[in-house]
Formats: sequence, C-alpha cells, structure tokens
Amino acid sequence: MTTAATEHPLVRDVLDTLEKRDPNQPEFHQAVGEVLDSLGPVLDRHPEYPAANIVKRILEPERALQFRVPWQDDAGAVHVSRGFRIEFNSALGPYKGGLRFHPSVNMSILKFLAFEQIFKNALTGLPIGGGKGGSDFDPRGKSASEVMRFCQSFMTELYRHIGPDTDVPAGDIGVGGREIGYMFGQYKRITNTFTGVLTGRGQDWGGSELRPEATGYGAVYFAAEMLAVNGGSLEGMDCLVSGSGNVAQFTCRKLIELGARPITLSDSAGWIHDPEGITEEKLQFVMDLKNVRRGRIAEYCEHFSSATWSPAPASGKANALWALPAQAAFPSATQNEINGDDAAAMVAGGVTVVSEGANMPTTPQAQQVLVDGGVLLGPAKAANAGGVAVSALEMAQASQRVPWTAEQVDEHLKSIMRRIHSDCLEAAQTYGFGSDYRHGANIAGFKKVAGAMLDHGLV
Ligand code: NDP
Ligand code: 2IT
Repeated sequence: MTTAATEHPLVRDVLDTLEKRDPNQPEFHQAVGEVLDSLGPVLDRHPEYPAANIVKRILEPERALQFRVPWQDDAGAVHVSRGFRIEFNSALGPYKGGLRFHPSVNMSILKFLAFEQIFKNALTGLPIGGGKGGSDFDPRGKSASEVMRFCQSFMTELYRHIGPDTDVPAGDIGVGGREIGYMFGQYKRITNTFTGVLTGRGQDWGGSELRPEATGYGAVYFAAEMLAVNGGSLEGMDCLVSGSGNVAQFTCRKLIELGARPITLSDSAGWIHDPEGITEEKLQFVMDLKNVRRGRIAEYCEHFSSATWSPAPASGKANALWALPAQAAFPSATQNEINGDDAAAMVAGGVTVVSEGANMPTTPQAQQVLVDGGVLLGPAKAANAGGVAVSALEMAQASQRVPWTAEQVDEHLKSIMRRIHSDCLEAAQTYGFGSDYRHGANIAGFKKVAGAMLDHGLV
C-alpha cells in the first residue's frame, strides 16, 4: 500500500525490513501494512513511541511456537500435522485468541491473525493480550474419534505453553464446541486442574452464555451502530452473508431478529442465494447441516426451492455473491474473500454498510473501493471483537466461579460494541481520518498497547 501515511519515513523503513526478514509471509505483511497505514499522524504527535522503537517491537511476536502433532486415523495409519501458537503480545493481559484447524494454516496466516488480535483485544477494553494458533490438520471428512485423537495430541504439546493466567485459546475456523471439549478434557487430564484455560467451553462446564452467538451478534450490533450515527437501521435491509459456520449462523439469527433479511450463505464449495430470505426455520436446517451432519451448503437448495446454488469462484476471482442487489454485507468466511472487483460490484448493487465478521475479509484494494464509494466499513478488529470480548467475560466468570445469565452477557456485549464503535470514531476524528473506522480501530487499539508497553519498560 502506498498512501500518505505509509510514506511516513519510519513506517516505510519498518515495512521494508519486515518484507526482507520474512519474505514468505504475505498475509502478515498485509495485516501489518493496514495498521501502519494509520500510524503516521500518531507517530508525529507522540515522539515517545518512536523514541522507544515501539513500532518495531510490536511487530515481533514475544514467542512463536511450532510443534509436531502426530496422530492416527481410524485405519491405524500415522499422520503428522503442524501445530502452532503465536504468543504475540501480552502488554494488556494473558495472550488470548483462537485456534484454527484448516489445511491453509501456516506461520504467515497465524501471525496475521495474532497481530490483528492484539489490537482487537485492546479495543474490547478487557485485560487480554493477543495470540493465535492452530494446525494445518483438515477436519473435513474426519470421524469424531479421529478429531478427538488429533485434539488430544495437539494439546499434549500445547498444554505446557498455556494457562489461565498465561495464554487462553478459543475457537476459530474448524474449531468449535466439540474440539474445545476434546482439548479441555486432555488439558484437565494432564494438569489435573479445572480452570478457564480455554474459552468457548460447554455451558455445563464453565462456558459463558452467548459465547457461541457473540461474534455474529457483535458484528450485527456494530453495523447497527454505524447506521444509527447516520440515522439509519438494519430493518428491512437485504443482507449478503458469506460463510455458513459459527459467525455466519449467528449473524443471520440477529439480522432476522432485527427485521433484516439475510439472503446468501457460502462454504468452500459454493454459495446459495435465497431471495425469499433465510428465516429462523431455514437457519435451523443450516445449523444441523453444518454443525451436526457437517455437509455442504449446496444441500440447502434441495430443501428450499426458493434458493439457487453457485460454485465458488477460482481463488482470487470475483464472487458473484457480492454482486447481488442488497443494502448490507457481512463477510463471515475467511481472509481476502472480497477483492476490488467484488467491492465495486457491492457498491453498484446498493450496499451501504459492511461489517467484517471474518478476519481481514477485504483486500486493501477492496477497502479503498468501499470507502471511496461511501460505504460504512466496520473493520474486522472492531466489528468482530464481540467474540473475544465474551471470551474475556467467560474468563471473568471462571475466576469468580459464578456463571452469568444470558441477559447479563448480552448487556455487556452490547455496551462493549457501542464503546468500540465510539472509540474508533473518536480516534479517527482526532487524528484527521474523518469517520474512517479502519484508521480509528488501528489507532485506538495501538495507543492502548503502546502505552502499556512504555509503562512496562524494555521487556
Ligand atoms: P467456522 O469453521 O465455523 O466456519 C467457517 C466458514 O467459512 C465455513 O462455512 C467454511 O466453509 C468457510 N470457509 C473457511 N475457509 C474458507 C475458504 N478458504 N474459502 C471459502 N470458505 C471458507 O469458522 P467461524 O465461523 O468461527 O470463522 C469464520 C471467520 O470469522 C474467520 O475469519 C474467523 O477468523 C472469524 N472470527 C471468528 C470468531 C469466532 O468467535 N469463531 C471471532 C472473530 C472472528 P466449509 O464449511 O466448506 O469449511
Ligand atoms: O478471531 C477471533 O477473535 C476469535 N477467533 C475469537 C478469539 C477468542 O479468544 O475468543
């Protein structure tokens, strides 16, 4: 990216060094570029940050672990997957962030996710540092016992690096309640402790009410906040939703509750368009399909004749899902799922608000097209922070050994999303970025972390 901000001499130097040192980490460079793009005016106004070399320090993970995960399939064949945990920054609290199990997982993807997590977690206002981990293990097509053996082997190494006051993983792509259960069981067995070491636990064994719902609900609350500032609301809007996993499902549920109409869902094989709208009844079908039977979203069309299915485009190509006429969009699948062409199609199709449920779903080009097109763009580190925020509330409940009601958690979630929204807007305005939430999120998150790093001295 070459904007005025990345031309700040310090920022340019940092980016050049990063690209030379880690040439094979494009997703990490992209995530770093996005944050640095906002920091020019901050560094000019706060000489204490350059003086302490905060930018270079913040780009280096405190610890990046990679380990071997051997496991056996049901036929007895031996496999070896790679396990990772990036403990990126603990200035604000224990490392906190999800685990992703997907064949694409590598150091670059996990470093981008862990880096984003630092600022997202700072925005929640709760005491959590930034981390991320996972494996290139592919859960698709594996039996429950294969998944269990894999999770146990993964935790047999990971357990020594984590702890309720050290590093608290949770779910992400390919890791939901089932996997958290298997990993928690193994951690408990090895350490003989029952603690809040993982979040997203089952509600009978320490999990918070509304943690499964929190990311999707939070992304919808954030969109509602952005619209409210401009006198609008989600009611009556047709909404494009991608993905069909945890985030997409609960995004749909909250949209339906608020009187909006989700009309699309997708998975790695393709996407469905239901112009009559995805209702709560249809969503129940999707939840059973995806969470229990673990099938493809194409099956939706066999049950609901109003819908059509289209195959996923080749990697990097435009996705016609984003070209459908609609007023709001909630990308909730994966990184870089919206490119510049998709963004142009969204603007042409009438989209006025985008709330990023997935992490880094829009390329830098797409973001620029959306912002230039007058679209309200809620960046991932703000818009999807509801999930990790409720994870931090789960940690609080684990420390208290007292569960909260769903109403209490929802009230906290709503007020956290409202405050993140206003903090982003205020930071953007203070540093000359108008109402650009991307810059606001980066600046508000960065300043909290940088301030704590200064307070802690050179560590
Ligand atoms: P799930 O595993 O529950 O669902 C992921 C969905 O995205 C599935 O529909 C999956 O399709 C699809 N998908 C995954 N990878 C790809 C790909 N490479 N190409 C196309 N489709 C893909 O994960 P979540 O819903 O938890 O996560 C979705 C996004 O939200 C991720 O970016 C994650 O980092 C982010 N996020 C999640 C949070 C959480 O609390 N879970 C919190 C904040 C952000 P298929 O079914 O075919 O695999
Ligand atoms: O990207 C994310 O914020 C998550 N996957 C949730 C992390 C968490 O610790 O709940």
